[in-house]
Amino acid sequence: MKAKIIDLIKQHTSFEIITHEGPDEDAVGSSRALAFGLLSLGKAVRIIYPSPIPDSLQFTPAPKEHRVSSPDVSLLLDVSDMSMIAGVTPRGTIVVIDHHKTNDGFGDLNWIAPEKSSTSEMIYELCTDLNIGISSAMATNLYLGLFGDTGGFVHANTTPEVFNLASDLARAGADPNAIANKLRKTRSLSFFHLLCSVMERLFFQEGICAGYIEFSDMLRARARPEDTSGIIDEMASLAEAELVILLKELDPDTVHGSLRSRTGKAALNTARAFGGGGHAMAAGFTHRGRAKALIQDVIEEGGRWIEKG
Ligand SMILES: [Mn+2]
Repeated sequence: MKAKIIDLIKQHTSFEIITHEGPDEDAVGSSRALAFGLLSLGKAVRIIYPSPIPDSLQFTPAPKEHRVSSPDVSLLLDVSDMSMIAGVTPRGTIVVIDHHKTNDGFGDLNWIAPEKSSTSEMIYELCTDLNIGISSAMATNLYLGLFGDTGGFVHANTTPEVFNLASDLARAGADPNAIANKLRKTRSLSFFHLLCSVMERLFFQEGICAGYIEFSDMLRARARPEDTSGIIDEMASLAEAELVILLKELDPDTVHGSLRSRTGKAALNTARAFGGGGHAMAAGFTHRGRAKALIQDVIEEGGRWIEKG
């Protein structure tokens, strides 16, 4: 399917790149890198983000985009289903390039490769096959995506190919230390205030580590929703934690549950019991109500799934 996409790109002149809402490192990195690549071929390109790029991911070089009034081709990157581009309607031939296992191929042309670490890894391959030289701006963006989706080269998708690619990108001008610093040394003071609230009431028993953030904690810490990200990672670094549960009240009557399990499917199965979903070892759900009232139920449900392994 990749060969057909390459032919399509060669045959057309105007493109829209669309990625998922709440764009993460891979979404931003793959989109910007492909835009640079297409611009180098003399194509007209515009990127559409269904919701804004977080400030923390604005540091990589951004391509100079065009006004594209009616694109020949829409390239959907890192988008596993149409609900992830809420409010955006792709135009022209729809091409899907993605690495999510759950992607059922909803485009006119689909290149779905779950064995790839990231969409950025796929874009590198696509650009190389198009004989596009990898500029330093492209390398920086692709490295951003690779680092993001492998959790800084620690997740299970950190394959030998990932290290080969990281090496190629570093040679092409990506600065691993600068990018890691930009992504990792970004905590706000609000994050630490929230972390204190969670730690004060931390629950730990039989492999389950659980905590919650109340809306009043958010107000007291003057926290934005993004200030909560990373708290679950701190909890998951506890040596004995088999399953980690974090409930967050981002508004007064809605609880967002995040779950992580070390092995097996405890995270996914627990999330499903509350109407959510995700990956086997990282999942989530949204629930009406209060965190304090819900936490014991989630712990009990999680305990059932840990026992089953
Ligand atoms: Mn991705």
